[in-house]
Amino acid sequence: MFEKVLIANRGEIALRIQRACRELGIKTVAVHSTADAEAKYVKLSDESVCIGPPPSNQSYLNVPAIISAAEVTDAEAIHPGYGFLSENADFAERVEQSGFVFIGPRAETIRLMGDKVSAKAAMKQAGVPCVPGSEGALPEAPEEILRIANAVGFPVIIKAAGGGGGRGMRVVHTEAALLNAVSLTQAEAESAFGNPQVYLEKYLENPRHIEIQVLADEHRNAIFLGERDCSMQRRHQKILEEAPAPGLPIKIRDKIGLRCAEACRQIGYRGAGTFEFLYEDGEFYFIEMNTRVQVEHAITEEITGVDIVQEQLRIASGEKLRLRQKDIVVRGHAIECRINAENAYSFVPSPGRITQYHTPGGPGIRVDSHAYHNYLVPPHYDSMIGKLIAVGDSREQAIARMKIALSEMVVEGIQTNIALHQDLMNDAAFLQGGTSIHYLEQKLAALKKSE
Ligand code: MV4
Repeated sequence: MFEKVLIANRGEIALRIQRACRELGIKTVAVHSTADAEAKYVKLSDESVCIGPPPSNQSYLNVPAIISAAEVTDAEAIHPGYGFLSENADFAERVEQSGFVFIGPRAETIRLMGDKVSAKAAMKQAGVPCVPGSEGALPEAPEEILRIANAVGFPVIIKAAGGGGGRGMRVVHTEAALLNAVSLTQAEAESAFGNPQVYLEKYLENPRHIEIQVLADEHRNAIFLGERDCSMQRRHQKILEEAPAPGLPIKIRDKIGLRCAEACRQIGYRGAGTFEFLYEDGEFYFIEMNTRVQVEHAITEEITGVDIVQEQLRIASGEKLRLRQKDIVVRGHAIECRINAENAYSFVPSPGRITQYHTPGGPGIRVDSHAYHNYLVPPHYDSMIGKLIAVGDSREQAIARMKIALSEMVVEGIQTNIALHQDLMNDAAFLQGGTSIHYLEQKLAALKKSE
């Protein structure tokens, strides 16, 4: 196992990774911007290095500064967390070329999955069900594009190969609108991602967003850790996630999960990863793969008892997975509420000083947060200040515990979205379970109308 790991991230995930390292007896190096000099995870780490001014592109995205920090502190490996450089293949390559271990997949795997056209082709090849659509990138010839779209059937969606996470896509309802939409999406893709390639899919009107967590070692062992339902989102920002997905038959889950694990073996995947699917009418359709640890990994940890971040560290150090698929037993139900420093209904960010801070506790409650009394939430980064996770034997118990936890949570001095979560915990459709990716935006639109 490593002796020292550098954590190339900030906030709650920096603290989460630090805790995993500590439990494995690994020393940690925190890197931070000047805005995060007073942060809790910086003070708690064995060493820390300031890597630049507040803007991310001069600090948490500053590759030479991060590599220098690893050099001067003699760290052996770099954990990228999520966001920032976590899915940057060039960074992974630079880390390895500088003689450090990148805690994640090989750079070529990150590159493969970063290009959504090659990712989909690889998954199709590996037997993962995909959304019907163009085979690879769309050709130039307009009559070919029209032929493909008509074969798939309208509505269709045009997506940029370089996009993902909701960037660079356009829904097209009619043949008349198709070619113009393709041109527009290509032009946007060229300027945003430097890659004009686009592909076409059948547009699924009302799916759920369900993802499969996998772990794979470099010895071609791979397992899946159940699924998460991440449908409760607004503008591609997840608000609340839960595991397992309400109402998803275990047979269907196991079938898709085993396929994902098999795909990992086939492509030689290494590390933790997530297969994102749209789920509609009992069918799974692959859309993207994330090659990092995700914000919502904690709910999977709570229902499987597997420490995903520790497993990332073990895999990166070359160990074989100690867990077999038969060892993975899903127990109970977990829900995560993302606590953001923002207005609960306008979603306007609300950075500033936290003047009162109390976290909930009791059975089945986990709080993953870097915040504390008097913490200054900087305005430069993502507004998430922590995650409230409730686990219970049943979904009903997890919800009951989450309601109590939300009522106990005190954050003053800034605005938070706690009230929105409280609203959701009493929402009839949420309580029923299985809402689609459009549910929250529709609910918010209805609330606005009734104002
Ligand atoms: C889709 C889709 C419907 N049909 N693809 C958005 C983010 C990116 N990961 C893929 N996205 C979508 N792809 C087809 N063929 C609807 C979405 C989508 C979505 C997906 C997951 C979570 C939230 C979403 C919100 C709007 C649209």
